[in-house]
Amino acid sequence: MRIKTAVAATMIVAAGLLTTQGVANAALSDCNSNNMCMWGNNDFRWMIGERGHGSTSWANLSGDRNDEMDSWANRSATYTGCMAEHSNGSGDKQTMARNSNDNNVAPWNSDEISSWRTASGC
Ligand SMILES: [Ca+2]
Ligand SMILES: [Ca+2]
Repeated sequence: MRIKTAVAATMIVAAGLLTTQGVANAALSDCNSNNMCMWGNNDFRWMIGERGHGSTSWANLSGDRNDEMDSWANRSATYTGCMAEHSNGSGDKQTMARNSNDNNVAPWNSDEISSWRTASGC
């Protein structure tokens, strides 16, 4: 009896891992080619912004999307983006390198982003 219980528990854990991974992959693919995206949670969950690449103008985040970024993706092969701690590109900055993403930014970079642009880097 004990062995059967252990096997069943292992299968439930394995199924949970597969489900979590599937959701994460689907969320990253929500960011379209040539766009840059930010999510409010780790693993590309809860998208809080998506912009086309090549814009040097700062876009500010407001409401419940402000100070929430925990993961991001840059799907541009051409432009480097930038995210900033305060509005209009001021404060601490995080670079979004070309063709890259981060599913879990460092704790000191979490939940602080208030503006971003999709060209010219930081
Ligand atoms: Ca967050
Ligand atoms: Ca902020």
